[in-house]
Amino acid sequence: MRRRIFLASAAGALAGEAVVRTLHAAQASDSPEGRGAARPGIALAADDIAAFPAPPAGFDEERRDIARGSVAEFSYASAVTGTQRTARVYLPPGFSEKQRYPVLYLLHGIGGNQDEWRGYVRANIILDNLLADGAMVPMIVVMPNGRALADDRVPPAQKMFTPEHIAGFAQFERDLLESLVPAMDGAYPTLAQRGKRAIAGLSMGGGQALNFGLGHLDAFAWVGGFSSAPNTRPGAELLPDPAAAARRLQLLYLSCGKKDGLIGASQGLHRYLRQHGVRHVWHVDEYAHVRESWAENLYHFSRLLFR
Ligand code: FER
Repeated sequence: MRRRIFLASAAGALAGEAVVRTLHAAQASDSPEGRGAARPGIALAADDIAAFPAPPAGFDEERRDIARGSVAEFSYASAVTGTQRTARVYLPPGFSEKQRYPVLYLLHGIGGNQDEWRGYVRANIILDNLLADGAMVPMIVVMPNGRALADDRVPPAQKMFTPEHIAGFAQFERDLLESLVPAMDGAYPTLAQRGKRAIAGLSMGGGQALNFGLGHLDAFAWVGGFSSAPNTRPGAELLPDPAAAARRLQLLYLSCGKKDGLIGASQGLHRYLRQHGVRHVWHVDEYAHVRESWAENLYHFSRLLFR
């Protein structure tokens, strides 16, 4: 069976269109079918099942009759790259400087940038709809560029999996903790404490969210990985003291599609957590590595945050 990884192009995300393309050129060295397919085949266990029913129809479609949040551009100085870097910031409808808000950091995939969650997954529409229904806590959502390189543009397909490009995603750990979070807390009325800070991401960003969130439970109490990529560290490395981590976590949320060739990373972590009695959400949906899974998981995850 052919399985491929599709990535949103930044141009498509910017245009608000779901432009997808394959990465065959970058993956040719692994196998004719691409990197995702070079992983062992998908084997599902009895507990690899959905934790939630599907969201209601239209959950990610614009509604005309509701108040909308806004998406601002935020520029911050990065101590890692030495450059000014750009993040998108979603502010909920009715946002007021006189209030303080919890914050979700939302990270994109290997072919995305700060516009992927908004343009490709329509995160702001999903959040507007949830807020209109009173189904989530109002929060600020930061969508950074998770590629901490001086040149953080989406590279051409043949450079997508180079060590330099992958390293940019790892280097974002310091950029996030030392530059972006303090800059956000300085510029916006955030609740600047671990219990009011969440991190989640899709694919490469899912691996980042798990690595950085679980690696810094002093900074984050709510952590989510959607379709997390093989950059996800093994459970024993992420949670060497599972009981201590479990006490600090407000929410650990893992999801993946049962047709996603990358599911092994999430299954491995889920099984480690189960074995060590660490409470978590494990949501396996029907999808491959596609935006529908990320849209639905943002919906499910956001409803649980900061409760
Ligand atoms: C890999 C396959 C996929 C990998 C990363 C990805 C780091 C990321 C995919 C995405 O973000 O969509 O082997 O290695």
